[in-house]
Amino acid sequence: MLGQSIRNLEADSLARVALANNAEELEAARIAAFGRKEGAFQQIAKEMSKLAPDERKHIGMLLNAAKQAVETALECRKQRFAQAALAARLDAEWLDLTLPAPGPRRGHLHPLTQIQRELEELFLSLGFAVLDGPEVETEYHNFDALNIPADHPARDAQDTFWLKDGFLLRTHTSPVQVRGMEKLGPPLRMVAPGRVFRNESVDASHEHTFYQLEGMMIDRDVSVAHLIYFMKTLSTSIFGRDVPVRLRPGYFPFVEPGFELDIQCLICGGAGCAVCKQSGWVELLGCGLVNPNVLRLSGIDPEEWSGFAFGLGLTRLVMMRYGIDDIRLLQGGDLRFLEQF
Ligand code: FA5
Repeated sequence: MLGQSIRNLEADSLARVALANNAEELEAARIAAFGRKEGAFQQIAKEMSKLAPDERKHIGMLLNAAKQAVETALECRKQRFAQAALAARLDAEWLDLTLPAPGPRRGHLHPLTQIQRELEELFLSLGFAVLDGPEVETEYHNFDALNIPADHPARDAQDTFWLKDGFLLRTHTSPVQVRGMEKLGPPLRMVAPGRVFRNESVDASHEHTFYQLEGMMIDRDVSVAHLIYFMKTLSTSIFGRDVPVRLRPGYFPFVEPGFELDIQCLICGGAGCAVCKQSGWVELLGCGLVNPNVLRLSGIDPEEWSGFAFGLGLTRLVMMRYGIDDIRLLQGGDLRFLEQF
C-alpha cells in the first residue's frame, strides 16, 4: 500500500519536473515533493513509523530510491534552465569583435582660421611676409604713429577699451604696419591678421571683438593701380569668381587718398537685408596710399618711398563667403553651427 504510494509519488514528481517550463515552476515542483512541512515525501516518511521494522526497512529503501530519482531529475532540469539562461544572455550580449572600432571624433579649423590661412598663403605667394603684433598695444602704435594725435577727432571713430598707463586693446591691426616699418624698413610687403576690440554695440554685422587682416606694401612708385590690383586678386581668390565691388572715398588719417571697398552683399544678392542694413553693400575694407606723415614718423623718407595699406574685416569676409547672416554666430561657440564648415 505505502509502496504503491511511493511509486505514484515518484512518477507524479518526475512528471511535474519534466513539465516545468521555467525555474519558478521547477521550484514549485521541488517544494511539493520535498517541502519541509507539506512535502509529499515528508508525509510518507511520517506514515513509516506505523510499520513493522522489517517492512519499514524495505519501504525505507524504496523511499530513498524514489527521493534520489526525483532529486536527480530536479538537478538535471535546473542545469538545463541555467544553460538556457546563459545561452540567451550570450546571444543578447553578442559582440562582433571583428567590426572596425569607431575612430575618435576629429575637430576642424574654425572658418575664420581657414580663411585667415588661405589669405596668408595667397600673400606669401605674392612675396608678402606674415607679421604678428600684440593685442595689448601702446597708444603710440595704435594712434599717434598712424597720424592720429590725442586731440584728433578720428580717435572717436573707434571706441576704445582703455587699459592702465596708456595701454589699450588695439582697435585695429594697423599698429602692426607701424611695427613692420620700424622693424623691417623699406621695401616692405607685409600682412598681419589678428583680433581687434572695439567698445561698440553688437548687431548682425558688428562685434566688439572681431578679426582684421592688415596689409602694407612700400616700395618705389607704388600707386593706386597696385592697390586695386591686389584687392582684385584678393577678392577673386577668396570667392573664386568676380564679385561686384565698389570703391568709394573714405577718410583715415594714415592714408591719402583713402578709400573704402564695399562688396555686394552676398547674403541677399544686393536686394537689402539686416547684414547690409538694406543697402545691398557690405563694407569690407579700408585702404589707401600711405600718408607721408606716417612714413616719416617711422623713419622712412616719403620722397623716396611710397606705399599702400589696407585693413580688411576678416570676420565680415567669412560671413560673405559662407552666407552667414549674423556675425554673432561666429564666436558663439555653438558646435552645431561650427560643424557645418
Ligand atoms: C580700420 O580699422 C582701418 N584700420 C583700416 C585701414 C587700414 C584703412 C589701412 C586704411 C589703411 P575700419 O574701422 O573701417 O577701418 O575697419 C575696417 C574693416 O573692419 C571694416 O571695413 C569692416 O569690414 C570691419 N569692421 C569694422 N568694424 C567692425 C565690427 N564692429 N565688427 C566686424 N567687423 C568690423
